[in-house]
Amino acid sequence: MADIFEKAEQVLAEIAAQTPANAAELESFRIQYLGTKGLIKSLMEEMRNVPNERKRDYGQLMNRLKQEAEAKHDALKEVFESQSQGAAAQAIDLTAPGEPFPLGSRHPVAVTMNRIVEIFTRMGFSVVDGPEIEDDWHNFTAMNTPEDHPARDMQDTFYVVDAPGMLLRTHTSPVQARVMENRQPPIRIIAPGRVYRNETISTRSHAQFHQVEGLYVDEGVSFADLKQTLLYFAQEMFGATKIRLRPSFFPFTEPSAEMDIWLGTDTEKNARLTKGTGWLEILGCGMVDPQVLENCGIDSKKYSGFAFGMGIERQALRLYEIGDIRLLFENDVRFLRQFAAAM
Ligand code: 2NL
Repeated sequence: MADIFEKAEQVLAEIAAQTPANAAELESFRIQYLGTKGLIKSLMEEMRNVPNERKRDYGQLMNRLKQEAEAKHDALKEVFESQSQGAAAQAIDLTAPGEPFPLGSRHPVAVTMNRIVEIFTRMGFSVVDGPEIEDDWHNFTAMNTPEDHPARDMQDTFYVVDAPGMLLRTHTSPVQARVMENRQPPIRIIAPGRVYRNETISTRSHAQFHQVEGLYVDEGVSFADLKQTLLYFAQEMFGATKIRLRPSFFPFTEPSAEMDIWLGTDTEKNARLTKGTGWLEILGCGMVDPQVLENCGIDSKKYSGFAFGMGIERQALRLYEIGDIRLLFENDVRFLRQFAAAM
């Protein structure tokens, strides 16, 4: 009978010596000693073999065992729980400084377009827009480019298969045609936007680009008005001191001209840009062809007007000295981030 007392004393010493180091080890400890199939339970079951006069002593020994194991378990449980709460608190460190928020920037094409638009709005032009999917009439026919006109080859575009006569606009002129159809002069508008060409010949050419067109129609609008307006624009946009108008051709204007700005050849950059001439081509312009006015419901005997158009990508490339137009369409943030200050 001494054995069973000895065994119980041994377990008591064992419990005192145990040092569970974490919640998992503590759980093993609990199962080993306090579990329903644990050591203490099996020692309790020995009670029936203890002689009556020693049952009381054995019972007290069992209580000590149970209390010792439970006290150890409960104390360590509290320690491990507060430790894991501490770890959770550390995972969200409320005193840590915030993550920096990356600033976006406008696309160089948007910056360039906005600058152009801003200069013309200062002169009293208002901004208009319209559909990118246009009909043949507004994009071509009203603009004096009937179906058999050779200019259509140069402005080949994408057609909507399921909607005959519908196409992606090749310029923003149709936006201005719609304004003329809907109201009478004075009309002073600027039409910025995305335009399309079917140019699948080369990877360097682009099917999509941006354009700004302008239109001024009123009584007595002359070529002198065109020249002064565009000179002011060249001064504001490029800091140019003079412009040059060279005769050209567009189906929708007569006479037509290309406008160059004077950059000179003083700097290496200007000499390179102007191919040694000092002059740089910027835009196309002209007096609105009377037939175009009539096509849009405006009396060409009473009114006259001038119009102009320019591609944005070309100006953006020059403004930011970008070497390849494809960079403007790839939207690689490593490239675009450079313009974060150009907002
Ligand atoms: C260019 C030249 C031009 C126009 C666009 C226009 C619009 C109407 C009537 C007459 Cl509603 N003309 N637009 C006129 C001359 C030139 O664009 O090189 N664009 C990229």
